Amino acid sequence: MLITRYKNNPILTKDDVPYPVATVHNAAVVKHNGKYIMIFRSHKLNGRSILGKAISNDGYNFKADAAPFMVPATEGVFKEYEAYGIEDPRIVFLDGEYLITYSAYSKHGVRIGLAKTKDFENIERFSLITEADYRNVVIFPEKINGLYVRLDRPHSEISPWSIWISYSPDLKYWGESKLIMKPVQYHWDEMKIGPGAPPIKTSRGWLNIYHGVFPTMDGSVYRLGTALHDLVDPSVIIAVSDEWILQPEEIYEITGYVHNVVFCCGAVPENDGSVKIYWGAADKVMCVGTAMIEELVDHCLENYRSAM
Ligand code: BMA
Repeated sequence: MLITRYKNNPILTKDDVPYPVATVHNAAVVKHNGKYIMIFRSHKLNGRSILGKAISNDGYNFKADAAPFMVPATEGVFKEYEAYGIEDPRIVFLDGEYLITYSAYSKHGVRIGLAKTKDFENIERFSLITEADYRNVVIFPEKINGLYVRLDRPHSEISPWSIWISYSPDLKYWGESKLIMKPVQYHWDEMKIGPGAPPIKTSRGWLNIYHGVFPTMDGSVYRLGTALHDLVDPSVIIAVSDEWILQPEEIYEITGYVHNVVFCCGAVPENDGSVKIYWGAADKVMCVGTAMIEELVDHCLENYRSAM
């Protein structure tokens, strides 16, 4: 098995949150000053989402803050575009600060907001970095060829939702966008795919943990897979693993707020070559598992399908 589920999953649920929420899921996790910081999504009891924060010494036992970390903006340009809630954060550390990308929902659709923080106390909303409709924006943790790079997932009416790449000189203006990876028909990810955790640098390429969706008579199933991107030109995909690396199997993944979902927004590489992979289970609780990074890369290279 590539991913070993932590024995005490789920690691964070609504019962651990001191304010009223219906769910705790789809969280970003980073290491900051030796502690693990989790920024998680919660549905409020009106069905709209906010972001909370929890802290841990070991990456497994988290304690949630007394109050939410980010709620929809009440002023400025963000107010209009976050009115229906903020969801599914991803975080990278770059140039001395943490960049948080999140989905901003409103009557105009879903856009991606970029906020910055140095300490997870003071947050500055920087810019809305897409128009509608985009979700799942992950920024690479370093500039490549002098530019910031992101993977993103625009919605489309005529093509299955796919992974694109875009570049920016300043994090504000993005362009040179290019489609790089598509779902494969009658494959576990045939309906849509989207970036999951921010890419992890390895000697053999950038490891991209993504999610794929398969439609069934009983609704959609969300699973996780991997792709490997060229280190110098990440628009080049070296391989996409033919098999998923994680699927809903445990009871808390099969039933919840939305059944049959494992959804990843964050992974923390460790010095011993392992990675802690975090996933929201059934859109209701947070889970973690561990894998060896080189084994994930081997798995991707051993048996792969085409990127398109
Ligand atoms: C997607 C998003 C995710 C969610 C998933 C499964 O479209 O809404 O936030 O985890 O569906 O419900």
